[in-house]
Amino acid sequence: PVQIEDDRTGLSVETLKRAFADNLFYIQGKNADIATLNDYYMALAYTVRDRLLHRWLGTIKAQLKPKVKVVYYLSAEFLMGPHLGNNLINLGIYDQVRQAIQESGLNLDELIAQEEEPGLGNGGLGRLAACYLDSLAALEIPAIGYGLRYEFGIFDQEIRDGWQVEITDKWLRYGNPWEIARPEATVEVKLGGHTEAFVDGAGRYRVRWIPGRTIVGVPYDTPVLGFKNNTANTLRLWKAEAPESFDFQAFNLGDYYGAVNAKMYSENISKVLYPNDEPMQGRELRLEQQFFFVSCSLQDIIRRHLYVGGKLENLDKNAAIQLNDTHPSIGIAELMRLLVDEHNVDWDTAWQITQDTFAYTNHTLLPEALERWPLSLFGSLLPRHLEIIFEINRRFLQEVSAKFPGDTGRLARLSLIQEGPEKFVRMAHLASAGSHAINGVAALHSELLKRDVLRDFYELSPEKFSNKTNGVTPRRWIMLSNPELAFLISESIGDGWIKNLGELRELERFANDKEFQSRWRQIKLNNKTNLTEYIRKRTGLVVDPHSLFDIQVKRIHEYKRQHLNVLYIITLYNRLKQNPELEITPRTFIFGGKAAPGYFMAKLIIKLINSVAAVVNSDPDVRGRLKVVFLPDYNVTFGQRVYPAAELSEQISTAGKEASGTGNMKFSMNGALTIGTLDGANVEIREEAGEENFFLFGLTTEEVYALKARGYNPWDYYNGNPALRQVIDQLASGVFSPGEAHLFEPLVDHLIHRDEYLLLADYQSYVECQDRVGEAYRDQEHWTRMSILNSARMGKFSSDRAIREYCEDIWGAVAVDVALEE
Ligand code: 26V
Repeated sequence: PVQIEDDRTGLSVETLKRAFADNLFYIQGKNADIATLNDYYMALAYTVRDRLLHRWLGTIKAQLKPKVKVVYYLSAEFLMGPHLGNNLINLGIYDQVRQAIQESGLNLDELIAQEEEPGLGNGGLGRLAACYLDSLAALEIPAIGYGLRYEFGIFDQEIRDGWQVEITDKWLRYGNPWEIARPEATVEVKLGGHTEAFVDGAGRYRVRWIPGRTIVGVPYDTPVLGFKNNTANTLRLWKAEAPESFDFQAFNLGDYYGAVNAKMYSENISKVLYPNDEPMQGRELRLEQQFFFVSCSLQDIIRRHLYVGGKLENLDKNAAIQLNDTHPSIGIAELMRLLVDEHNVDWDTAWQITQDTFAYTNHTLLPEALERWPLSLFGSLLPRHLEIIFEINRRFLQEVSAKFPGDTGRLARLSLIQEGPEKFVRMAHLASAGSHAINGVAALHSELLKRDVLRDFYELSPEKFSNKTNGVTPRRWIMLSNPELAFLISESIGDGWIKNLGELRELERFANDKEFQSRWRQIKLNNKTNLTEYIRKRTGLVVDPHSLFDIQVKRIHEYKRQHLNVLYIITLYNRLKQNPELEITPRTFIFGGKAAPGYFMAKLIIKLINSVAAVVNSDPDVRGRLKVVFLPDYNVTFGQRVYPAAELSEQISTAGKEASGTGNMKFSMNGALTIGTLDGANVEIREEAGEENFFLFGLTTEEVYALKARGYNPWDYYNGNPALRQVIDQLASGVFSPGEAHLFEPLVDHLIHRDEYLLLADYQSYVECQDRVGEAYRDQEHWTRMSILNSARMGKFSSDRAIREYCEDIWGAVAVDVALEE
């Protein structure tokens, strides 16, 4: 009999072509005469989605069972990046699909490039959540990611006259083929109003919350595929809508437009992603967002638990809820409310369940970044939760008193409430008190947490604390973004590294192999050439792919010190101007990153980079030796182009300020060497790579503390260093801002008078280190050897390793086999 493959599942090139044409016609409603590139992308996306559905349904069936423990990852951000290419990799059908598309007269790369990436995150924290979902699925761990379906994600960045301009991110404009709405699983969320005490039928004292308004949450599900296995976990994002109950309509009788207005107000909740690095003012809507998605998710979790016949007392046996920073930490109070008020569980039992279920990851030490909500705002939005927090606090402080009698200072420091003229709820304290596990995201960061921000919590419950060094997924960050390198690696050591990144160590034996070295170099050159073409298209600048590609891409922030990098660029420029014959290693400095819209200094740093670029790039005296590029709109898609093309990775934050960093890992895996401080995960990267393969500079965390304690005066550095002084004077006098002499005054003022992030203190060390980099690059053979060894030793930084540690030490979650649905 003739075998005919099913059009929805078949994987032969012929079937894929037929399915693709079919979806173009029946889903997009187009034929080849009128189809746009986007229509073709959509048709392909649906073709791929068809092929993952039986995995997805099989996974749901396998995981919705009584004895299965599910990881619930609560995060205000998921920076997933484009799905199409990644899904092709994880399904293992990249090559067949490429051929099918080619035989259909199209180009797969162009279709992949059509996808508008879901930018539902700011940076590291959101991207980490995405890498963790990838690894959870790769390891077949039952997991659901819960978050918000922002209608507008992180803004698109344009550069006009050197300044950042923000453009609305309308990512849903052309529809989203990767999500499926599940309106049947809608839940209600209450806000505002007041509370009342009453005595229930059993004579028990209870509290009733009479809310002021109701919002409904509609879940939208996106599958998250494991690498070449049958697992397809779910990312469930909540969209806020207005309820349209009978009451609601009656209430608004005769006021149709008033009702529509209320509807628009409700829908605001999931409208837009907030920058996480903007100083927090009374952002009521942000607290509403946090409570909204957390309440939806907890109701969903409880519903799932009861559905499989679980008892609430055993919630922690079926559920591990991870708080990605404090953004979802209101969940502690909400779970208490659901258990005590709605499910009639007694307080002590409820508190035990809550603590056993929740765990908290801290992602920053910056004091200004710790979330606190004014009591007044909190109480008006969540009156019942505020009462619950007071009660948690009362009992908590009682325990503290018992352990440290008479220590009132400690009580004040530990309290969930910050006292003072204006009182605040401290969300990190709520998260710490309500969780059984607390972790930092790199070894150094976890140590500093214990010593600094959460010191009192550590002294109270040291057993809660652990470190979980971040990781990134090698599927997206090597295979998908650097296919040539992936091919070379697999050809040399087999393809086991994709699931077990530790195997990269086997590359060490090729480090001295001339033939391997030259292929390694050639791949880097190809990637640089690709980036060169992209730079030309986006900015019009022509750069030399044979120059050293020195790259800093990350959010723009003073603590990340993009402007330290600029100080070195100007130093080099000055040297070349003073000595036109000077031989230096030709370099291309590439920057990318967004500034929070309200962060003036960060925006000024972008302007600074572009201003220096304008002077340097147009100066014939330095032509062929120095180029500076700011690439607009840095995002996941652009990251996939940039990491593979980098030779030097800039990780130059003030020691003690960058919790981990994850870009540092992506660069390193793809063969870039790091210039960096002993900060965040840099410490561990250097430890793994070997100190001889890492360009280290700058003060250590201890030295930073000591210097500040003894009284840091940036003036001394300015006065004592002629090269530095020249650079600062040039900035102050308008050399890089012709016609606007005072443009960079705020930056210069801050540097010479305060210099909170110690740029001047680290300047000389950075310059000398950069000079060593330039020297080292001249010996290409040696550089390549370092590059190979460096990549070979990055196995630790796979998110698979990180997720295994979370599973074993915090979640108690194990793999569940998935059988495919027929
Ligand atoms: C928030 C704020 C708010 C106030 C102004 C300053 C500021 C600066 C940063 C933030 C973000 C805090 C949370 C965050 O995104 N942390 C990042 O998490 C990554 C994943 O663990 C980690 O690699 C980065 O080092 C860390 O900055």
